[in-house]
Amino acid sequence: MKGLYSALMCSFDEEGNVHEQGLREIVRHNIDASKVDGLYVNGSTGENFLISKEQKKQVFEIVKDEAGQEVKLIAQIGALNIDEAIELAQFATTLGYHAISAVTPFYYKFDFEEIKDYYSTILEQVDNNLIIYSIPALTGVNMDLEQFGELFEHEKVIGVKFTAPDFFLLERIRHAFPNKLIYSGFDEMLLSASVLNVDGAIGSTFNVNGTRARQIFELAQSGQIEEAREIQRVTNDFIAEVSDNGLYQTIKEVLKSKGVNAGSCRKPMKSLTDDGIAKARQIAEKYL
Ligand code: MN9
Repeated sequence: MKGLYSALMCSFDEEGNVHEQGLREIVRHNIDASKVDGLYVNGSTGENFLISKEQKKQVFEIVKDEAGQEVKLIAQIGALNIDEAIELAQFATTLGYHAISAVTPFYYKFDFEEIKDYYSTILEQVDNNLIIYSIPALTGVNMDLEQFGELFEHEKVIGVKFTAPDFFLLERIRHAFPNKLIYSGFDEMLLSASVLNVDGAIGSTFNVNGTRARQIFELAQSGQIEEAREIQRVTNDFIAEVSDNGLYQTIKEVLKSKGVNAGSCRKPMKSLTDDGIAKARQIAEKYL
């Protein structure tokens, strides 16, 4: 399960329906051009929190059908409605997803006991392993080393997608849990996380910038830090321009410039203006 995973984008039509052919093309582009080791499906980048349970199932099915056994598949099933989370986890497991992942429950400021109970309740009913999805900036849920340790005590909790700039905590977790999988979640911090010996990374920009991510990861692993730093710098120039223009919208437009029908984003995400589209095309030409 180690390696680089795209936080998979999803293609939607103008009405907000899943665009099946577009989604298949995004999967193909990730496997054939970005050459990632796996796909992280229905995460933040897949606009998971903006779509219905039925749409989530549709996405799991289409991606599995297109990817087959070519790459590893992780299903993000976290939802505030725990019954939905369990149903999605069972659904993805039956389809053959290699692991499930669930974002820490958010919005109601749950205490740690409640968070722990959320994960154990899901795992009681699902025959699969789970990767915690920790993204404090979006969820407001901050866990410390001890709390990660308590979650890791469950044998089916095999790792964490660590999307936070706290490198002190990341180093402590790495040191304390050498056998758990740690995936770096911020693409702009991939080199720093790789130096701390993470097992892999999951990122939105890998949908289009996967080969640079691989260079950073592999150069860091072989101790070629200066070379890795240069590629991280170019990557960060790219990420800065993409973020400035609208992260997901711009990645979709970049995909379109490669002939991939990446569709639109779901409301309330806005569409790019004509200037934004032109800027996205410039970014694609400059970096990819
Ligand atoms: O899953 C992504 N997180 C979100 C990871 O989109 C919330 C990252 O890949 C970021 O999009 C990326 C840009 O900040 O690092």
